[in-house]
Amino acid sequence: MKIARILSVVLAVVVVLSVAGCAPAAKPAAPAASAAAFGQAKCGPNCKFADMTMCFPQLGAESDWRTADTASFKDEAAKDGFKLVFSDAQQKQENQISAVRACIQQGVSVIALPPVVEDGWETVLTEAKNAGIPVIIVDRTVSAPDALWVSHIGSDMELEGKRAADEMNKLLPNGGAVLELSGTTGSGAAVGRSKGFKEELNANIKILDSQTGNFTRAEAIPVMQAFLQKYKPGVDFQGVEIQNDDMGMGAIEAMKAAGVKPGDLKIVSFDGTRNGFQAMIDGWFQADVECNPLLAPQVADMALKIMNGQSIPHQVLTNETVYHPDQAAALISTRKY
Ligand code: GYE
Repeated sequence: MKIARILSVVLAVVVVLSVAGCAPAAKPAAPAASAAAFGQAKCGPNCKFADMTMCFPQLGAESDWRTADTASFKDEAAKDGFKLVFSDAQQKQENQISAVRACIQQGVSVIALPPVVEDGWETVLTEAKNAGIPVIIVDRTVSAPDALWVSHIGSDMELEGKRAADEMNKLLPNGGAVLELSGTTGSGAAVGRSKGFKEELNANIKILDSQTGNFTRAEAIPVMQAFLQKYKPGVDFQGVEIQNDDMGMGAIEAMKAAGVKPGDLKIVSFDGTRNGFQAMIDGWFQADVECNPLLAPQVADMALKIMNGQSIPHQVLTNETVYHPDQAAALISTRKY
């Protein structure tokens, strides 16, 4: 009896100590998460793709990047044999929130959410958590507490912004002024890229102005037109940072109409789409910072692990690079988007 009591005290101390020792570390060494905190899948621990219904409330169809991302999810579902509940929110957060709620109602296995903007997700993420449905944040980030989502798979947008600034620093070694054509206001992609770009830009390069083109070709045209009316290219500014290739296409259209020639301005864009590569071949872009939209294989694998109660990392960042005009002709035919 006595020995048993001593043993149980020792055991309790060991448990307390080991729990304390395993306390989740502060960011960035985020804790591994599992479905345990979100309720267990009914098929676990041997769930198959055939048991999975993945909700993918896509944020829109604003760019070639987005089209490739959507195709990645549809193709992966067909290949693996899981059910995909797809919707297109047309860049409106309220539509995405309604889509998430419909998926909760439906009792999907997992939600892969590409949030159009960072803020305003607490309520619906709490609803998903209370319903025991794990949420993987895909592509852009959310500002909601880490405990409301299992993992984030996507790009390091701030690093991309820094890479763009490194390019601009090399392109304007004697300094100057640049304009920024930014993405959707409040989106993780635009916020991160702008932050990284600003931080890394040499002190002798000024950001003259920054306006959003909402990541679309159509909305970038009037923004670039207004820039060109307000500031004289080559005199008031020497470069433009454009936060995706689609807006770059719109900007080129506006520049052509205003008589700007390829190479007159130093342009750094983002995504690395086929159109971006063509713009490098044509002399319009001097660099294209890669952003990979083909995220579905990783998301599907992670979703299955979550369903099976396996632990997964709290964040998975995509490996990316920067492309230059001298590589563009050789690589353009290999581009998948
Ligand atoms: O750069 C842009 C798209 O969130 C990383 O969204 C994504 C961005 C991408 O519309 O083309």
